[in-house]
Amino acid sequence: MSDFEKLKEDFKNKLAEAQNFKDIDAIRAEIFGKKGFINSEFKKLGSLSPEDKKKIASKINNIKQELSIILNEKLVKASDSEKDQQVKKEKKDVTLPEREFTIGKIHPVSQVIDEISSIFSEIGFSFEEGPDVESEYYNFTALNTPENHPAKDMHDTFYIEENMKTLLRTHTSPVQVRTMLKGKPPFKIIAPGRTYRSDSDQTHTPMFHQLEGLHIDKDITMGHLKGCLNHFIKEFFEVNKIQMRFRPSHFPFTEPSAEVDIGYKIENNKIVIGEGDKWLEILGCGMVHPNVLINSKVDPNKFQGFAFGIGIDRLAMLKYGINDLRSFFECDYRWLNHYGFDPLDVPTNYRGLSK
Ligand code: 2NL
Repeated sequence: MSDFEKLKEDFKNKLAEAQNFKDIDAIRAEIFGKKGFINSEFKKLGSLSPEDKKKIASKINNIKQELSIILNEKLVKASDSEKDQQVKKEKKDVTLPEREFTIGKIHPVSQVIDEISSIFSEIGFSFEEGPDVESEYYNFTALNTPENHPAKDMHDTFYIEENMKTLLRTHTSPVQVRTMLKGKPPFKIIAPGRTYRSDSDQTHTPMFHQLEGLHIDKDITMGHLKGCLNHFIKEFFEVNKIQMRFRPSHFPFTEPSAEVDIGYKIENNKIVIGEGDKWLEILGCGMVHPNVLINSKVDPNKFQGFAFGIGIDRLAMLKYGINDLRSFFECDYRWLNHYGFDPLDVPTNYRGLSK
């Protein structure tokens, strides 16, 4: 067996003499490398008796620890002194051109969420967020969705677990339920965010953005819903007048339910929102179903209100003339440079939503 003490002293001396990173690293390999001192000593243990094996192994481990502490100290010192030398050697060249200054762009979806938030905050709505990964209860059951509803199908919803109890939210309605359960009415909130459905073609992406609104108080009617949506659409499209129609529809979470169309026309190959002989479906809405209120611990005999849901991506496409939905999520900087917004130009109702 080797004379460990002597070998250890040899390495210590070598390390003390080493001047730079390269030398220290060579010694490191000699001690700790694959074929280095420590490994080869461990290999020799195989031929020893169990008692000797234990004794020598412990010795080797002690030496390993001692040498590794010295080695680390030495490496830190060498690194510091090499950096010091480099700083002393290098001079600042004040004639160099400055580094190019680039500032990012705001994605149209973020811009539109900011614009919508600004409009609704002006009329007393607050902003709520919730998790993208939801339980089946908050996403469907609490929202009065029957067990056999097609939206619950595996082909439409991304389930996280085999037992279909955890999923990627298919709308932001669960945020509204969570908010109602957390507080006491009245509620006046919007919930924008990412939503997911198993759908992919030219007009559908598996991840998209939705905005939901909810207003619950003692005497809220469909009249308030119409007024609120009319105000929102005018502000959002920055027009003074808008043609709007409510078509009867069905959602499990509202009764009655409606879909809203707005008038538009095409002029010089461009869409003009607000008037015209064509109708464009833009959102779904209704009066919150009493079962949803009960599930959200709100007394339907005292409170009622409206809710609506809008696709944010489609709003962004309509307002900013973007015709391919999929380009939203391709992360192409050239696209973002073209369609993106100035981060310093925050949308407000006073200064103008879009510039
Ligand atoms: C759509 C339009 C809608 C709601 C969402 C909602 C939320 C609660 C209660 C009742 Cl907490 N309703 N949200 C209402 C109507 C329509 O979304 O096209 N959805 C598929």
